[in-house]
Amino acid sequence: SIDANAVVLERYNAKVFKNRKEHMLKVNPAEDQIIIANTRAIPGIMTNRGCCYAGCKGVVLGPIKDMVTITHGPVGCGFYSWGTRRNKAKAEGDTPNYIQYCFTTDMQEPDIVFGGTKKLKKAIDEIMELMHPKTIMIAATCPVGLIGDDIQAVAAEAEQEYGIRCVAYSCEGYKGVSQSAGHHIANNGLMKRVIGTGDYEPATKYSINILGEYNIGGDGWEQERILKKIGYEVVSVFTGDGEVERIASSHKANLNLVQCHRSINYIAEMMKTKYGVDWLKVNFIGLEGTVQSLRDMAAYFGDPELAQRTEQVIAEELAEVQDQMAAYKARLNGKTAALFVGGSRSHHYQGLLQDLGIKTVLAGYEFGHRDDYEGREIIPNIKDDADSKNIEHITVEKDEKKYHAYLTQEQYDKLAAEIPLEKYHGMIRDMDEGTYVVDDLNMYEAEKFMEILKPDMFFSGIKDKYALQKAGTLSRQLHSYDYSGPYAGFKGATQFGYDLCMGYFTPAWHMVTPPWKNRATLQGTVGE
Ligand code: CFM
Ligand code: HCA
Repeated sequence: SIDANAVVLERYNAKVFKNRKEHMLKVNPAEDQIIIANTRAIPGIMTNRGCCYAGCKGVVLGPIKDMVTITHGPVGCGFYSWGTRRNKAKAEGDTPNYIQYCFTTDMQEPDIVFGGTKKLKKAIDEIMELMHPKTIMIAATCPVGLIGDDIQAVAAEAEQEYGIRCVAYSCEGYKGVSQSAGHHIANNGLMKRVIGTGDYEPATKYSINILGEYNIGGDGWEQERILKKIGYEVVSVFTGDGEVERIASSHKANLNLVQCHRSINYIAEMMKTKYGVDWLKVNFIGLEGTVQSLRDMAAYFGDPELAQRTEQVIAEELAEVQDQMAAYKARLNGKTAALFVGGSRSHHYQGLLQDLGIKTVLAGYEFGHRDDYEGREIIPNIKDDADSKNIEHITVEKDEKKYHAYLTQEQYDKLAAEIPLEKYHGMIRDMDEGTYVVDDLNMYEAEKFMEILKPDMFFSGIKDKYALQKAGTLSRQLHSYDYSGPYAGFKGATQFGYDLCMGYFTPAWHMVTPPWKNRATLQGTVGE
């Protein structure tokens, strides 16, 4: 059989070839395969990656509704991150909801030349006067780091003056090599300044936090619906429809669920060390993933009644969706898919596709790390490079007063052999022999792989979706869900199946002939 990677690499010059080759592999379960990830993209290559500020402000802090986050920088960064990621949040009770606002200092040339801290201070004064939030976060953009604005000092001053919580994040866009650096910086800030400061008391011992769930398309709501039906109490969500006041009390929960490993594993690890809260890797995308995650949770809490209730809810929910899923599967069975999303989703969605009979032939992450591909066991083998050393690594210690372990060591050891406690086995292990894994896929490679592998559908984002569709392949955005959703849990799975059938079987595919199919694209006269 052909090696699609080799064909794609053919077009590169020697230097680019050498670099990109290490980011690709053809899955072979008989080998211990290594993939290079989380390194700089090649200048000039059309990568899909975003920046550190996007990862901190847009992804991790963005969905928290009861605080104000100021983008300190020129207006573009604040404007671009104003609602482009689907941070859905409900207005409920007395909890303030600032999600729909865009706060930015709108730095101008004089601020770049003479410093922007005065303007930042003024922005805080205005926000306090108009909205009086209990928490303000400040997210730095590139010029702030370049000119050296002391945003930490401004935050400290605001705390003094207004008696609020004010946390500044030095998440300048150029830090690190992608959004991933911003996740880490946001995790550090939440750990240092928010988690552990609240006094909300969970009402039951089945108290959990959902980490790495951002409620895109309402995914978090579907998960909460199922969990509440079983009898769990969701103390906090990091950070979809999230509340900073709840995140502050998250250390009181008995278990952390980790949905998106990439963006939040730092907090999961630190909460275990500092507060004794265990974490469990879950995947609520796909029926099989959802069922397994619920069973793992029940095993963790070890209560026969809870386990029974879990099975009852699983049976009820499956009964409700099975006919619909079977109908979609009958239509989609045997189709193939390529997936290229930022991190976790390229892995998680393979299970849901499998539920519908669709086989994944190519998958990759924009900015996942080697552990997201190969599994956490390889973390000790990852060498820190200059870019990752540039991001603050914090260490935490056991908090003697707040530390609480739900399991005895003996129980933990026994369970750890059965369920993914503090474990993530990565994406590659779930992929079939002969399928392809490509890190930081670029536009040229996407088009080339499409030509060679001819997947029936290509899941990706806004930057490449239309190029892929114009080439005749259905492309669904797995970031924004093309404004549909939820796709998580039981009900989400049927929504996903419905959307795929709609997309794949739309008559539009037969009605259009792309122009390059019947005439050369380089025809015509210039300057007519
Ligand atoms: Fe995690 Fe995410 Fe993702 Fe991500 Fe993102 Fe996102 Fe994503 Mo877009 S946190 S890694 S930084 S699951 S915003 S909700 S869709 S790239 S695959
Ligand atoms: C981001 C956000 C993003 C972008 C989506 C896309 C999202 O990385 O800054 O490129 O289609 O999910 O909104 O990942």
